[in-house]
Amino acid sequence: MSKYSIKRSKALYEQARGVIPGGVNSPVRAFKSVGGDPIFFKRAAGAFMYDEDDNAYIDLINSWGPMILGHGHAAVQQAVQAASQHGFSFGTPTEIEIEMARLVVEAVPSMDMVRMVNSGTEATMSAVRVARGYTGRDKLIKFAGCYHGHGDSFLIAAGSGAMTFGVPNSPGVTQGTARDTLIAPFNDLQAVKELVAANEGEVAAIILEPVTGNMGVVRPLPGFLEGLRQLCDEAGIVLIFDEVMTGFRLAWGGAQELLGVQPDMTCLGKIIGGGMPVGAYGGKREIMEYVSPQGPVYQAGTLSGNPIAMHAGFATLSQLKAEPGIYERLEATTRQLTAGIAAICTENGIPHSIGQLGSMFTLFFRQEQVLNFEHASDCDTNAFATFFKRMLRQGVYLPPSQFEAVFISAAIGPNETDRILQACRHALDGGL
Ligand code: HOZ
Repeated sequence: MSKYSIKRSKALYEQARGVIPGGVNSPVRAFKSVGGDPIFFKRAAGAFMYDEDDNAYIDLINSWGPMILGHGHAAVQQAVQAASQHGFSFGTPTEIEIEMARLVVEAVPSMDMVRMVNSGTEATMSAVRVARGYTGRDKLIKFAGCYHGHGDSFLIAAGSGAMTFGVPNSPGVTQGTARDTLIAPFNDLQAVKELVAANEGEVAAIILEPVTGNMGVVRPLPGFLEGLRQLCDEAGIVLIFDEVMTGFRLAWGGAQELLGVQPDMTCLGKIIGGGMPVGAYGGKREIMEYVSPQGPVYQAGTLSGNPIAMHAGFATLSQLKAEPGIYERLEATTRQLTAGIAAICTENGIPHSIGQLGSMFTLFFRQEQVLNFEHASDCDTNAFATFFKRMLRQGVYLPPSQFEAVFISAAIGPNETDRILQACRHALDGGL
């Protein structure tokens, strides 16, 4: 076996740092919380990614979720190639946008109408603006450790990279914006009730990841989502589910289908672009009719509904719809991995707990179950960093932060599962 080297990645990182802040276009990629230099990749196929030094890795981030079918799926590749023959962007309406919108509202019954944008961040920012326009109220309730992209209102007690780098409240967010964002602990319905009561008639929306991925995978406790639904109904608040990660991943109809609670608005991204930059927000007709040009709430985008991105997303969704049992298979693979990893941790006396639902999971280095931001913050991040580096050396690419989720793709089969568990056994042998 040839010696593991990342010489070319190191050289590229050096160059990148001169012209790109921190050398990366999204902070978590820089490996700051796990140590070492980021790896630069040049290609991916199926379950694998290949770096600039020709090392192969089993991909456990799958572009942070979108590549649910694995890399370079034939149907998606064909759709993109065919669409690109006809032009890249028109800035006009196209038929594929209608087909895409129909497929999304068919899959997610709480959405009567949907607007395509270019990222999850745009989707959440726009959804909150619409909720404010619709209710005529300013305040927003979000949950500590939930991450909804980098819109100003959301960078208060934010998860994901903000949590990874210890800046959950970003400089640059005005005090006025911060004042309008109220924070509650995830899974604490009573705290939300108290916030709503203390701000009576002022709260426009409650936004949350129904199953979090951005402080690691944390499931809602029984009754939490149902309680929020009831509270929003009673207080005239718009309930927004950020399903950018969970939409079309946990089930065809997302977390809301799996958990049986319907929001007023839903934000989507990742999988609906099939690997292209796409986001979407939608919901009840009476709310979405507030969106310009039908209504007064402005939101626009030159590349929104881009034909190549729509074709990539449509092909991905069509594939998911056409493949019976795909979600069950994804979950079975995930459970096989989590059961194996938990057993290896136990054998080696490593304190751990696992958050998992469908094909998303996080191995937390904390013995007690993680239910909220405070618990997630209590994890042993040094142990995670060691685990991450050992797995990387053995060709398994994990998310480079304790506060993120593993995303399993359909391309990960029994061989890859065995290889991941074998790498895990080596990485955890004798403890961390
Ligand atoms: N914030 C993304 C995951 N929660 C990471 C995006 C990226 O670095 O590509």
